Amino acid sequence: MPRMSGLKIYFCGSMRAGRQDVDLYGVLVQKLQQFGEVLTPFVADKSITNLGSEHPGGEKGIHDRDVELLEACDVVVAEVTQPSLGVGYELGRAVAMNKPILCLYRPQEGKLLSGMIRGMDNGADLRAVDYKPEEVDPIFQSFLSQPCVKKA
Ligand code: 6IA
Repeated sequence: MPRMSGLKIYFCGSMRAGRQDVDLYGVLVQKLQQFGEVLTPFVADKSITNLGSEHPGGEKGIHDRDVELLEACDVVVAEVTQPSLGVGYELGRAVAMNKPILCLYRPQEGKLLSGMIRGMDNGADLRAVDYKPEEVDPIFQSFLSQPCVKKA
């Protein structure tokens, strides 16, 4: 797979909303690192639990640093299966910043993805796609190689 050096990727995943998918976040972050730099590797850090995600700068430190990283990124990739207020907030801010966004959702019986995330999909630079983890490589390949995503 060709490495697109210099692409800054902001990866979002649930932290305080529940860490049940942290292993999957690790797999996704590792794959994304083949395309560029993941600015948020802490999302996939297994040692950070939902109740143990303190930051020396407090909650404001978390918020302000993440918004700075969001501003610095070229693209946002979010695993949205486990609903998270923080991820939803990041996605709203990222849309307002005109960042290209790829949301990944694993369909589950008895559950539906938020209409605000599903309805964000415009078929181009804002996508919300159903996927299976074993099928994610071509999804990354096709989304991250679009002209709107490539680093300016
Ligand atoms: O509402 P949630 O906590 O589930 O929100 C998760 C999202 O918010 C993730 O995509 C992160 O980017 C961001 N986030 C939440 N908590 C933190 C955090 N805690 N640090 C950075 N981003 C966070 C401090 C961890 C520290 C020990 C490195």
